[in-house]
Amino acid sequence: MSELNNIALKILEKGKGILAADESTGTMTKRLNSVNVPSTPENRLLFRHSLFSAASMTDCIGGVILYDETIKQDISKKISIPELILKMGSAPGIKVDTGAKVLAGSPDEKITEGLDGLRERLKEYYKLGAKFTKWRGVYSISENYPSKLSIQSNAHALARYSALVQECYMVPIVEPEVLMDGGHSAEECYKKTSEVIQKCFEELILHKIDLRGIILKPNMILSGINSKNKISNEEVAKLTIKCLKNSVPSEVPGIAFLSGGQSEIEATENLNLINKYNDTNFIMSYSYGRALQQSALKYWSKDIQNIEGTQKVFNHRAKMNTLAAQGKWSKDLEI
Ligand code: 5MM
Repeated sequence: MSELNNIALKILEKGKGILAADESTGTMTKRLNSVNVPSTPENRLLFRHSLFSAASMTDCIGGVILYDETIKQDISKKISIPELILKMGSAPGIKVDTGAKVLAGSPDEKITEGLDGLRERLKEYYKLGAKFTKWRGVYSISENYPSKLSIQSNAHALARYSALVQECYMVPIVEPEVLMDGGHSAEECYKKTSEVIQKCFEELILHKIDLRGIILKPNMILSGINSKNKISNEEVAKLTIKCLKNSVPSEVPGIAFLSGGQSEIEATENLNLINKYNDTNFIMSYSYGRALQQSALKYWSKDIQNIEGTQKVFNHRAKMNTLAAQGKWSKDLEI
């Protein structure tokens, strides 16, 4: 078994999932402003430090995706953030894309940038302790979108990124996110997501990626946020599995979903049903940002020194999702 495969399997072992704490400073500022906390480097660190030292880091969180600012922060003279995460029994990871920019040739769409100088940045992150990385391509659905140009160019970038990451002994998380925004149907989401994922694997294979050493981070198959025809959670789970079964090569060890704007409970419930119906060999777990942090952030903002209380809220969410990643969650476990 390859070393990269071992890392991927360890991150997702026993129902463990990934905490996506890689909000760029702009996004984190929006999150903190929404709960009336000033966005300073100290406050960003205080909140994240409280999550990264919570008990669920040992039992539920197999990996944490960090942002450049955080991976370089220390919690004391002797311990850096990646060291703390390792000490808790989890793996530090890093977002390495530099964001989604306007796609020349199709200005209503986005292309993710960050390939220039990536090989050198990866070496630095590896030295800081990163075991895995993340790159997110974004696609929106409307009548003519995502275009072939956006599907092709984002897949190409994800593949070039993955090749550089594996060359540097880390596991790339490949995140093609088909956004929930819009009034499209779940069938439309199914069709476009399948097209996007299939193109990603076509490019990953062309770029000679070891598929046993990646983690796929896709969206679930959902109807658009403004759609009048919502489908049931059972249908979400079944369509999501069908899409992945038809589009993801069997060598891929694990799939860790993004929450994409679902509520915390919805993201947990859908993951639970996916695991109940999962008839594939893929591990199906979570790599949630908002759906793991929302309640904890709200609680913390009332008294930012109340670390214990904040950790309790976070531990609960992490535990619920780890149960869901094993198909063992039920609504009555929620408090
Ligand atoms: C944590 O948010 C990440 C995006 O941050 P920026 O937009 O600030 O760069 C994002 O990539 C995240 O990792 C995934 O979208 C999953 O997060 P959600 O909240 O959708 O689970």
